[in-house]
Amino acid sequence: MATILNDISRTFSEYLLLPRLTRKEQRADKVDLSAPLSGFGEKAGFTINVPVVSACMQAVSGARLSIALARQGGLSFIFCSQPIESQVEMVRQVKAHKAGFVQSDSNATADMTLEQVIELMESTGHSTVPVTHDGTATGKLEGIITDKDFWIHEDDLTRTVRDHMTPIADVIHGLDGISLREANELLHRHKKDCLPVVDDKGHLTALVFKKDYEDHRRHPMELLDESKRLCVGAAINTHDYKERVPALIAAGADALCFDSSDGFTEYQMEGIKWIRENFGTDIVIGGGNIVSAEGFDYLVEEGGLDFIKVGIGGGSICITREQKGIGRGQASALLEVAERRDEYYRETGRYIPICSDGGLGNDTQIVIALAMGADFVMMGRYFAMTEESPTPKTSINGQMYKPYWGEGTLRAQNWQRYSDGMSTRKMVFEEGVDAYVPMVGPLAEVLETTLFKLRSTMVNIGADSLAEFRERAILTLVSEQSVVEGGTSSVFQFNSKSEADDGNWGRNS
Ligand code: MZP
Repeated sequence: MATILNDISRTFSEYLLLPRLTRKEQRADKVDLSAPLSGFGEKAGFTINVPVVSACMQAVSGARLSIALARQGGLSFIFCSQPIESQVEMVRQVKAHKAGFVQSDSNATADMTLEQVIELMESTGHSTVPVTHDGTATGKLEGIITDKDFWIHEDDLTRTVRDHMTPIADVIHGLDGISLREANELLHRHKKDCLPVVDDKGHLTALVFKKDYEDHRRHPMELLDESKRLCVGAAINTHDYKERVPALIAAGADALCFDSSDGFTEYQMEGIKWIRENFGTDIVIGGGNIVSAEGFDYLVEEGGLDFIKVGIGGGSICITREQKGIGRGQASALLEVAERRDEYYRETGRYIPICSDGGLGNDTQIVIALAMGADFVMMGRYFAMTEESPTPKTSINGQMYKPYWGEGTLRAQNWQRYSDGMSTRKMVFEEGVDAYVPMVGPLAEVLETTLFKLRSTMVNIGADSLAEFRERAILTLVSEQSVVEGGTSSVFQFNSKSEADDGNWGRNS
């Protein structure tokens, strides 16, 4: 018969941390949040500056979000559920990013109608739209149209952009090679909000915005490679890695990560071995997902992974547990794998960072995951809710939302149909759902709050680094009644906070 574990599948909200001695010299802003992405003991590891990475998902990790997260010290894994060429292009965009110079993601042609441009402005949230000969971000620049160039209720919206735009002859612009300081001087001198930059053939290469001026100052936590370019990760799968991996490495991806709901497979092992044989140990490879020590031993010992993701079925859009009956409470999975990771380190001197992936519903759960032994966390919903996620914002009943869907949905898997012209591997059932999440604002602001809470808890535990935090953490299981006790009781709150800033990032849990 089957083996029945004595352990109950537990989750983060069932635990609380006990405070330990806080020393007088400790300060939240001095706490070190850096985390390893690849092991130490064998080679100098790859380190991220804050312990968060974004999920390998279409609705999460596009180029814009990857740039925003790397500027805050974290890392994105650009999704692989897309053709190799478009994933490579996203990696290139992040590597080519120059602070203050952004590639335009709302572009029009002169023949478009005002109606179409308004639709574009609404879906992207941008009020300045470059007009290029082919409507791309790198086409020949013909002019600029902004929401000040027409009146929605007065002008004929069937007229073309050409009739309303500022033509290139009148557009103040910079030439490729211009420094950020010079670009800002031009904006200032000409009282402009946006400066297009073009190459010697008049093709658009970047935009510089006045509103980003403050943001241009270097971010102290920025995650940069040796050439001072932003770092970016890329997701891979077990089907086309022989073509995808070389292309991603050539484009400059700093780390790779297998994206699979169940990584305890011979397919993943073959993939890891192939990458190691062909690219050596310099490239960081993450794998998973697993939920047991057995899965850890298989992928780490035999495969030689750098980091491993833990979690099956806990994701906010995931229905794997309902559909297939596999998975494990995220806290139980993490505790077992972390224990094995520590044991393995003592046995071999090889440290394998672990990533708690999915199901983090609020800031407290991030804190608990890191205290329990995760080196860093991977999140989807958290980032899907930010301004920089790749999906259009949508107004529903007066509140702004963004679409968010799982990689196990038909919607996500449909890309194959278009990429190779063949039918996708037949999807008999879905393991994810297609949903909406409330918008919470710019990534930098949301993450700053989350990380401040983490720093503050680490001070309560007397920890100056995440490794010390794990060492010193003492956790207790909570009863249902103590959860009630932990909330407010018998008081009226007249100014209750909005859903989006309640620390649950918009979800009542
Ligand atoms: P969350 O942060 O939204 O709770 O969870 C994100 C994680 O859910 C991803 O990193 C991935 O491991 C997992 N995921 C993505 N798609 C699905 C699905 O369609 C899924 N079932 O479970």
